[in-house]
Amino acid sequence: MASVPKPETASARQEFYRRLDRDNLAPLWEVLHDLVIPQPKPATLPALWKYRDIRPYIMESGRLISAREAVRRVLILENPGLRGQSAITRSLYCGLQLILPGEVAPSHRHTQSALRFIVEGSGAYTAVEGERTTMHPGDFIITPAWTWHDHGNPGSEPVVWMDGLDIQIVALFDAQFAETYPEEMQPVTRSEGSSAARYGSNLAPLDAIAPFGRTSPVFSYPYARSREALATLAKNGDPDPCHGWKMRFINPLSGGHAMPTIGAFIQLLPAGMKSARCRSTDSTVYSVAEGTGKVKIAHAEFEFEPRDSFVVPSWHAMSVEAAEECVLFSYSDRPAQLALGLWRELRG
Ligand code: 1HN
Repeated sequence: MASVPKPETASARQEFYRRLDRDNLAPLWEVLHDLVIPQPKPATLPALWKYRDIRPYIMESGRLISAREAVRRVLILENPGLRGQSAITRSLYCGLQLILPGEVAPSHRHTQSALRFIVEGSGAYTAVEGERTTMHPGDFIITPAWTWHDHGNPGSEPVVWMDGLDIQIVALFDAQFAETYPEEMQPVTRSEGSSAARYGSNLAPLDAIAPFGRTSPVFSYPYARSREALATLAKNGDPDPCHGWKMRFINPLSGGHAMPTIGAFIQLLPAGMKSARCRSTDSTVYSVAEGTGKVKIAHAEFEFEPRDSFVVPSWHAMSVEAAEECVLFSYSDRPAQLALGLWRELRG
């Protein structure tokens, strides 16, 4: 901060600033200390949403508006430090979407990328560019940027999933585009499992052009397979002291993160594990797939159980005490930060 000036200097400066202001100018030296800070000081707050408490609201929304009318019937998880911004972190959006039996959420496309993590119920589908995939709890599903997508529930139970989108990243660059499909549902042009066969079976077509650009061509990562991988890892070697057994979802064509802007992860912590504190610059959103425990986020502490959601802000030390064996899904803007050379982690 600048030293305290003499009164005549101070008033001369204020008068100078008023003239600058009229010409859309501002003195850097008055704000420099807020622009360049020694470490992140996010407005984002640690928070946890107990599914037990918010499920009644989700089901109530199902009685008040149809998926068709809403286009997407979602309750946004708004970070308490960022209210009114439709944001769970400064860069990412999170919501819980409900689709009831018999409903359709109409087809559209946009430049924002979306991920789905299925929280409750089975039998709904999401369709991406002519292919449907059926949802089951724990599945991780991608809607790549600028792909036609719609959802439907031909099953018999309500289905709820977490939506993660890079809304605030795309807004930062003023690069938002969107279109509505001329019909409610896009035609199905490929059978279910087609993209998994072509790209998700340790095989790729010889002329493997990336159909979704930098986003994985595998758009559904079933929980059964991720869970089995975690179980096998846990039988072979020690857990990482910070993360347990933690894996990232990949784009098999590149080996990189499954999406260019959002990284998605799944981790297993054995029963009784008390993880070491760890912090990173990517504020991270979690959905509890299995197990109960306690998460410490800087000075905040929350108990969690399956289907709860919580958020860890940038550079907040996080640790977990797993009362039972826990499986946590998470997502963050890590690939974007890595691409820009910004990502940092500090263990311990
Ligand atoms: C969207 O298209 C979906 O397709 C979900 O399910 C949530 C939030 C903001 C903007 C677009 C979906 C969304 C969204």
